Order: sequence, then C-alpha cells, then structure tokens
Amino acid sequence: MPELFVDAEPYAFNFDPDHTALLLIDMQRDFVEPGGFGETLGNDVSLLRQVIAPLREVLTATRATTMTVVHTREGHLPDLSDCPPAKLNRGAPSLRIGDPGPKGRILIRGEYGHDLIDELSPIDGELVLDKPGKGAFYATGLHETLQDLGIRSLIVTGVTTEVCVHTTVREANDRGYECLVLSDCVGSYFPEFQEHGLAMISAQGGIFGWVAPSAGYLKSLEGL
Ligand code: TIU
Repeated sequence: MPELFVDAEPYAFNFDPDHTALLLIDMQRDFVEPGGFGETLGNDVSLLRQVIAPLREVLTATRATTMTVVHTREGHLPDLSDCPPAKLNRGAPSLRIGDPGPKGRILIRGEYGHDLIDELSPIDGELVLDKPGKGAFYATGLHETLQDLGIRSLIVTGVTTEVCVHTTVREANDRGYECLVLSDCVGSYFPEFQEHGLAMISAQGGIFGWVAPSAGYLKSLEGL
C-alpha cells in the first residue's frame, strides 16, 4: 500500500491506509440532538451538527479503502455500575445520567439517545466500542484491538473536541499512535474551545499530533 500524505499542521502527516483506522468518537444522538446528555448539561447542540456533513463524506471515502473504521459511544450500563459517583453527581444538569429523557434514559446503553446518529450508522465490518469514560482507550480494549489489527495511525473525528476527542488523542499519543485530527470533523459546543483545542494538538511541533481539514485527507485518498 502506498504511503499517503496530508497537508497538515504542523507539517505533512503521512500514513499507510493498511495500518490506519478512522475513529469516529461519540457521534451519538445524546450529544448532537436536542433532548440528550449534551443539552442537559446546558449546551446548544446545533453547533455540533456542522460536523455531520463533512464527516459523512470522510466516512464514505474511507469505506472505499481497506482502512479500519471504529465508532465509539460514551455511555453506561442500565444499573449505572460502571458510572463513578463523581461523574454521576458532577454539576447541576437538568437531567442526570440514567434519568428518563425524551430519547430514553440519558447516556444509557441500549437507549435510543445513546445510539449513533442515522447519518453515520455503522455498517458490517466496522467496530462499535462502548466506553464509560471520555477517553476511547479507557476500559474498552481499544489498544489491544488496534494492536491486533496492526494499526499505527489514527484519523480522529467526532465530538466534542476538547473533551472526548482530546482525551482520546492524548491517550493514543501516549500509546504510540500517530493521530491526525480532521478540523471540520470534530466539534465543540464552544467556538473558542474548538479553536484552542485544535491549536493545542499541533502546537510545539505536534505535541499530540497533526491537524488538517477533511479536504486534505480526502485528497490524499485519491492517491490510492
Ligand atoms: N460534555 C462534553 O463536551 N462532552 C462529553 O461529555 N463527552 C464527549 O465529548 N463525548
């Protein structure tokens, strides 16, 4: 497989598609639709919806390659046994994790609101990992799965930029993965966090990884 290059910050990102996974983090109704976890925390979910169209293009183009695709979902068991009280009791949300909401119990596995949005539904052969924390590597077996598949690089997308995306990129970086974050395919409820969250990844010579718009990634796939 040829080595592909993406024009990125702080310098070109190169990857071998056979050793790269596309990661879609928490593109769940609970974060991007009204009546879910994100809204109960006081957020305007409409900002996150800007991610859906470019991410659909990225997903479609990636499905035409041999690359691995991994979707994650943040959420908890119905009995909340995997939800630490520190997470359950944090802040003053309008509804807490596990409370009944308009799309089912908030952030609970198996509920409609917890599931991935229709626009980005997984297809056969794609991995769907449930995660109880913000990072995709915590208590999911993701590292072992990626190692088994020979994955060395991650194309990172999803929500939210400064929370689950950042936590995951930091976890991945410490485990030896090269991460390219697609700037228009990650979203935040806070425009300033989006801007600074992305800058923090590529600063200092790429302290956590690389950042590029999806157009650069899509162009690189034309080399296949
Ligand atoms: N609240 C917020 O910005 N994010 C989360 O709680 N989880 C994820 O980022 N997925």
